[in-house]
Amino acid sequence: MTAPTKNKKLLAWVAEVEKMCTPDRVVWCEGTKSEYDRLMNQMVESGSAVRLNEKLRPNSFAFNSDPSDVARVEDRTYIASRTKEEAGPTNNWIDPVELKKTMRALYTGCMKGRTMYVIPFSMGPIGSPIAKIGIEITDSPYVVCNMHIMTRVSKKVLQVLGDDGEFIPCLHSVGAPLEPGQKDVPWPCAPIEKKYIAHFPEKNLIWSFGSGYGGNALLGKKCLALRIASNMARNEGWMAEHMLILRMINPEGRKYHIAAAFPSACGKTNLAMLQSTIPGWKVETIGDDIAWMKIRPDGRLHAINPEYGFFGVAPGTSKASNPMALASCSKNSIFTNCVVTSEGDIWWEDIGCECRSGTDWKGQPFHSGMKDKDGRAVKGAHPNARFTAPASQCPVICPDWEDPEGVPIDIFIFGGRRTTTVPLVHEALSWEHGVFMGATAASEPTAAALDVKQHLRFDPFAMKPFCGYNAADYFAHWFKMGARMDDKAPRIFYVNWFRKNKDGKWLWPGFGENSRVLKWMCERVDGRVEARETPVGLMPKDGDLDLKGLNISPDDYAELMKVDAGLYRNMLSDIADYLKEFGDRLPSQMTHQLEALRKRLD
Ligand code: OXD
Ligand code: MN
Repeated sequence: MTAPTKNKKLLAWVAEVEKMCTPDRVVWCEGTKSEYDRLMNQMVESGSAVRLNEKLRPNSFAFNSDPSDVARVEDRTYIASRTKEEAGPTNNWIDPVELKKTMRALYTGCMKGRTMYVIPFSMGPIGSPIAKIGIEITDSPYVVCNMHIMTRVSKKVLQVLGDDGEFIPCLHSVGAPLEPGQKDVPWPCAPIEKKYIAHFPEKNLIWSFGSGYGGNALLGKKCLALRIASNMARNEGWMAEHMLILRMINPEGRKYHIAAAFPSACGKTNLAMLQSTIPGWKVETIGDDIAWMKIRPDGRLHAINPEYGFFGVAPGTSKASNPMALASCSKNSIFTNCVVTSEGDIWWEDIGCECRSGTDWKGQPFHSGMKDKDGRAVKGAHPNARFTAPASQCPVICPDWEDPEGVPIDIFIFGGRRTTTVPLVHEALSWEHGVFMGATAASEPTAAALDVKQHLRFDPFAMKPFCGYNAADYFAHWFKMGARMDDKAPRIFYVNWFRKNKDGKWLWPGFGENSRVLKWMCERVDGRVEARETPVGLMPKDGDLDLKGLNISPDDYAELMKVDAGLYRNMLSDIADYLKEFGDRLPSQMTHQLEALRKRLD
């Protein structure tokens, strides 16, 4: 196939990879429907995909991964900057020369018997001043089809790139070469010790080997749009964040734009597609996972969603929890590690109905209520099972979601999954305090990463697995951005939807009811409501959080909003220990904020 570009850097890179990986053929992707259909047909024929019932789930396909390849692998993810200090204490580091040597050996001949696909894609609307071009080389047709949904894959990208334009090279291989005559497996991948998800920030380069799953393989997402982009953003004075973006509209039609950072699998997709329960207030979705933000000439921070689709956690998604996500994946979608029912539809735990009979994600017969030999409930879908769905199919997608200029952000929200200590909502006393809140955000672990074992982990700005450089320098970048925006900076809030009472019962109903908390934030931005000062920040005065129609007892509400100075004081030493890891690089504002909090708690 002749290359559809004259870009010298791109041609040289593709030739170099072809020589190293020795695929049987090279295919340049164009992002067309016929390309997608052809690859899907091939994968159905080879047995790696199942075509779902056209009437129930049109143009949709189910895949099961290898049981060893079900999530991002943080222990095998590397920031190979020149020095270990550049990567910082929150990242795994290997010297880039050594890592390249190791990986070159793995890449040598790794695409034998396979096709090498070259995927030109844009993160952000093609040609937007905030967008970036990436080129992913992969030997996985599953990755190509997912990239079609998650990014803008098109010939137009090569036109915008032109002969000399810059792009971010993203090399991916499943790491499973085929000998002549060898039959392929449905989900090829390499064993864990050969998996490497490597980033070379000084070269804006991504090398991924051995995994075909999600963020390990769809390199536009976590690798490019967060790890590499966060480093570019620091150098170029903008922000790449692990944030959903939504527009909230009040009954008078005033629009507020909110960007919120929660760790993986803590409800970003649910919040992004929230169905407001307050009459007259409405939410529209702009993005559910990543925000790229630049200060525009009006002095405000404008955000785009660099992605084109949703790669959402499936289990728990139901008509009750997130009807808009369900509608988004009602057709033209890919499902990974879900149950396929006997009718040819998909199913997962807490989807809102029973599965009478089907095949689980490991290919075994399954029905709801099944028990294993020890009497334990069997799960049909993997807890990190995913749907890949076009964002344009979301019924509440914002009409401006593809505005190349982005939307001006009014509010930042941080949070995590905390069953104790942290109240439903509090507001930062200042930008510096807000940065401290984001930098010390902590959460109980979820299923989105394979190898997180701690009970509670600090996950600064929900970026612990995604910041492509030293997190202390990243905090400094946040302080700097605030100073640049001055009084035009977004207001900062912290939420916790997950608090439980002593009997283990959730204190807050969450989901659509979270609109009540967002409404209070919008009213704070407009100066419509005052707040009461507590040691940890500003909280709603009695009666200001709209609870009309909500069945929550005064005792539960009091517990939900409780700030127990003792519990917070206990956390201070954990925070201090965690901040010590950053040594001299920690911005002095962080220590001042810690001391100020300590004083307020005394
Ligand atoms: C994701 C994640 O897939 O954060 O979005 O793990
Ligand atoms: Mn995410």
